[in-house]
Formats: sequence, C-alpha cells, structure tokens
Amino acid sequence: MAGSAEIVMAHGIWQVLLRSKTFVPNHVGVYGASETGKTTLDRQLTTVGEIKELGEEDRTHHPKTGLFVEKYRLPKATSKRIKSTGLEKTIISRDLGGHIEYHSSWLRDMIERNVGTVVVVVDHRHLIDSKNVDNQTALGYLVNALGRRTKPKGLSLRGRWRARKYSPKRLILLANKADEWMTPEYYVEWEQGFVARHPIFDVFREELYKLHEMHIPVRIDAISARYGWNVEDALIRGFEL
Ligand SMILES: Nc1nc2c(ncn2[C@@H]2O[C@H](COP(=O)(O)OP(=O)(O)O)[C@@H](O)[C@H]2O)c(=O)[nH]1
Ligand SMILES: [Mg+2]
Repeated sequence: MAGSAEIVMAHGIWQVLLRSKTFVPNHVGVYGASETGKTTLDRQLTTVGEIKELGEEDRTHHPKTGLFVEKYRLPKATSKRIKSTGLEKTIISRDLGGHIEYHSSWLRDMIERNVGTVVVVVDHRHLIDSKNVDNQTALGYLVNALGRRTKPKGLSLRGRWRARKYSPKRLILLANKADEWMTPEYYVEWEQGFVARHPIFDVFREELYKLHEMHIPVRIDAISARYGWNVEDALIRGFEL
C-alpha cells in the first residue's frame, strides 16, 4: 500500500524535524534591574530544584576592558535545555549584571548575539515601595533603546552593521518572586490565563504598548526562579509568539 507508506515516511520526517528543532540554539537575552533574580534564573535553568538565597557577594559584576572605548567584559554565554509539555528547546544566554552602568552592555549583548528573545525579569519592589522605579527604569531603557535603535559603544564591525536593523522577535516579561507576591485568589486568575490582570504589571503597560507599536510581540508571565515554579513553562510558552 503506497498510501500508508507515504504516511509512515511523512511521519518519520516530521519526527526528525521535531527532534532537530529542539537542538536549534535560540539566543536569549536576560535583562532586568539588579536583584530581580537574573542570576537565580540562570542557575535554575542549569540545575534543578531550589536555588540558595543569593546575597550581596553574589551580585553580578563585570570587569572593565577596552583600551580606547571603555566597555565591560561579559561572561560567556552558556547553552541550556528547557522542557515543557513535550516541547524541548535549547537556549543560549549569559548572566549579565543589572546595575545601570551595565545597561548598554545589555544592548551590546543583544545585538552581538542577534538575540531573538529578550527576557526582562522584574519583581514586586514597586508594589512594596511605590517610589521605587528600578523595574520601570530597566524596561524603559530597553524599550527606548529598541525604539531608537541606539548603538551601544564597543560593538564589533558586524555588530555595528546589524545594529541598524536589529529588533528582537519577541519579548517576555517575567514577574519573578511569585512565591512572595502571588495570592491564592490571583493564582486562580493566573491559571485561567488572566495573568496580566495583576497590579504588578500596571506600571509596565505604557512601555508594553510601545513594543506593540514596534511590532514586537510581548508575553507576560509570573515565575519563581528560586523555587523553579513556572520557569520553563513560561519560557517555552513565550516562544510560541
Ligand atoms: N523569594 C524569592 N526570592 C528570589 C527569587 N529569585 C531570586 N530571589 C532572591 O532575590 C535576590 C537577588 O537574586 P539574584 O539572582 O542575585 O538577582 P540578580 O541581581 O538579578 O542577578 C537574592 O536574594 C535571591 O535569593 C524568587 O523566585 N523568590
Ligand atoms: Mg546577577
């Protein structure tokens, strides 16, 4: 029966395609204000289980390099595999610092690696203290830089060429430390898909609209990097955009 053989063949090819897709490395850039949990997230993706609490000595810093143009030496990007509901992806990311002096290093990282997926990690500090704008500053910087196609200092020749047209394929906004701010009532809403309803996201809406205008799809979700809750699921779902 030729018909069924074709189906078997097609199925085989489909399997191969599916398999190989999981090995295509996706460049992911993880940015956000200091102490939002980027290093914890990086470790969560490389190991499994609860990550120890990180203190001041664990803050991420980069040494200065560059003879003529001052820039920071960025840590090596590492590859991680993430899995969720039968889907598997290989992502490549590196753990950058969140302090303001590193903001332009985020851009440099994004452009040099041609990052397709930008992950912005925020936490609930603006809910605790309404005067704190660390999270808004971080997202605002990125949105502004993407909108203006800001060229960071210290780009390679290739990077400078790419910077003229660079735009990420998607942005995932992750509200971390859900173990601290998520209530049982909100958990129900989150489960039903109404994640965006939580006031933690209110301060970001204007910036998110700007991204929509730039045709960069945005997905928002809640995670707990420290306890590994919803981390891989949120990333994999973000890739659906
Ligand atoms: N409660 C809670 N604390 C977290 C979570 N993720 C990170 N933290 C804590 O937040 C602080 C900053 O984390 P770190 O990963 O160093 O942030 P980074 O500066 O963005 O790299 C540390 O004390 C972490 O233990 C989380 O999911 N829940
Ligand atoms: Mg860090």
